[in-house]
Formats: sequence, structure tokens, C-alpha cells
Amino acid sequence: MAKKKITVIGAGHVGATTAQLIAYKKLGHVTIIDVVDGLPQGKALDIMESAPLENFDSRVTGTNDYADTADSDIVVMTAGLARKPGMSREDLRDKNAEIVKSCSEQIIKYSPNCFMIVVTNPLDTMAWVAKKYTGLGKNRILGMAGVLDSTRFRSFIAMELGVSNEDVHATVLGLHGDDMVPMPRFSSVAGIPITELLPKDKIDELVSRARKGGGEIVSLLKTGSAYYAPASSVVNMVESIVLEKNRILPAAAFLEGEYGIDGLFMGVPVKLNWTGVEKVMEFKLTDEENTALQNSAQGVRDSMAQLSV
Ligand code: TXD
Repeated sequence: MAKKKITVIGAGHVGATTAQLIAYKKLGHVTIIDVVDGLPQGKALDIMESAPLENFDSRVTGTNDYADTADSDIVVMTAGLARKPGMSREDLRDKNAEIVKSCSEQIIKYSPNCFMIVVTNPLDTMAWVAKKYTGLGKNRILGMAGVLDSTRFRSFIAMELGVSNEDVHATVLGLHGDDMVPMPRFSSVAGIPITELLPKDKIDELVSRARKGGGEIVSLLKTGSAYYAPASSVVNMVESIVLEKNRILPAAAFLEGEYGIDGLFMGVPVKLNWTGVEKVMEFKLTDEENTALQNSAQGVRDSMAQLSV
């Protein structure tokens, strides 16, 4: 099977780490594009020079010219500003909307049939901007947040119980922000719901840490935001598409009535394969869960209402 072409827009922390993981996992050829001259070229060459040791044959190239991204199968949008201590994701909205708009308009000219994964924050709102300016159908575009939020929740559960990460599953719905909706009822260790394994106050503590997981890293790093777990999360999604795995993953999908929510992107479980988003999985929520999800949707609406693009 011919290798897929995957373009990563933005050669910063998340973009470069994503490119590195795609090459190491042999998922396809990678093109990194950025506005800064030399940055994508330098990072791509550095990754290529690790090929003899990491044993991959993908080509990783860097460019400042969208013509080089032509015919990409998958595009990962990471261009934009990241948070610094004291900033919320919403503080990035206006500048990042301009950046996502301009990158979307350019990429789609050369790769009209791509599948796009949006990473730039504020995530749910930027996914909407990218959809608007690429014109991609709702089955061809997702925002990455749920995989990251749930992997954080999973890692905290595994640390708390001292069990293998492999055995821990967790579900997180809603927007990518402090109003995300971790779902303890659907989070389990080897199939046993965590509600059977941990007292309520401990679960509440882990839920709260997962909600604020991004901020915890920002306040430790001081110069930017998380990128190892975010890049792994993007690559988990890329893998499901390239390897046609049919995974059910939480991701920001464009909703048209699912969960009673219409016209915006928000985190829900989706079935993801080579055709793209095959479907949004719907399941019955308790009143409390539904209220939290509707609040989350309102947060996305409030953010979108302030968009200037
Ligand atoms: O869960 C999630 N979705 C997230 C989102 C997890 C982690 C990071 N998240 C967001 O991703 C973060 O809030 C930022 O909005 C993006 C990228 O984060 P990163 O940490 O990679 O930021 P960097 O290191 O500052 O890199 C951004 C790059 C940098 O190289 C810029 O030169 C480039 O984006 N950039 C552009 N590239 C192409 N085109 C344009 N117009 C452009 N503008 C900036």
C-alpha cells in the first residue's frame, strides 16, 4: 500500500512532535509547513537524521510553500499561539482565528480531499473556523481534545490505583476547557467501573485534575503549553485513520442534533476510519451528565459568538 501523505501545519512544539511520532510509527510521509523560514526545514531534517537509528523510511520534509503540501491525505492544524501562565484558552481566540482562517484557505486549494485534525486552541471554536474556511464536510474534519483529556484522566486513574495504563479506559465528553465532562460511570479498570474501585471524593479529585490538566502543565513549563501527550493524542487519531482501525475515540465533531446540540463542534465519541468520521456514537446520559454537556455546549456557543472571522 502506498504511504499516505500527512501534512502538519505549524512546526512548533505540538507540530514537530507529531511529525516525529508519525515517522517513528511509520504511518506515512510527513510535510511540515510553517510561516517561519527555516524552522520546518530544520526540524524535518533533524527528524530525518534519526531515520537510520529509528529504522523508518518515511520522508519528512519542511517547507514554507503550500504547493509542497499538495494531495495530502491528512492535515494536522497546529499553527497558532499557545498559552502562557495566567492565560485561558479563550485569550488565544482572536489571533488564532486569523491564523487558522489563513492556513485553512491555503491548504484546501492544494488538498481538497484531505481529512483534517484541528489542534489549535480554543479547540472547539477553531475547528469551526477551519470547517468554515476549508468547506470540508463534517465527516472530514475533527478537533483533537477528547483523546488528550481522556488520556490525562486515564493516567491519573492508573497512578492512583497503581495499575497498568493498558487496563484503564476513560471517557470524556464536552468542550476542551475547564468545563469538559469526564464520565466516571464509563471509566473503568479491566472493565470494572472506577466508581466500584475509588471513593467519590477521590474520583472528584481526579476529575478536577483532568479538567485542569492543561493548566497544570502550563504553570509548570511557564513558557508554553503541553505537547508530548497532545502529539501522542493526534497520532492516535492518525493511526485509526491510516490503519483503518475503526476506533471509537472521543473527539470534537460537528454536531447536527446529536445530544440535542446543533451547529457546533464539541467532544463526543466518534467512529473513525479511512472514510473519516463514520458516525457519532450517541448514548443515554443521566440528567446530571446531560446538564454538564449542555453547559459545555453553551461555553462553545459563547466563544463562537465572539469570533471576529
Ligand atoms: O488539546 C489540544 N487541542 C491542544 C491544543 C493541546 C496542546 C496545544 N494546543 C494548542 O496547539 C495550543 O494552544 C496552540 O494553539 C497550538 C500549538 O501549540 P504549540 O505548543 O505547538 O505552539 P508553538 O510551539 O508556539 O508552535 C506554533 C507554531 C509556531 O512554529 C508558529 O511559527 C506557527 O505555529 N505559526 C504558523 N504556521 C503556519 N502558518 C501560520 N500562519 C502560522 N502562525 C504561527
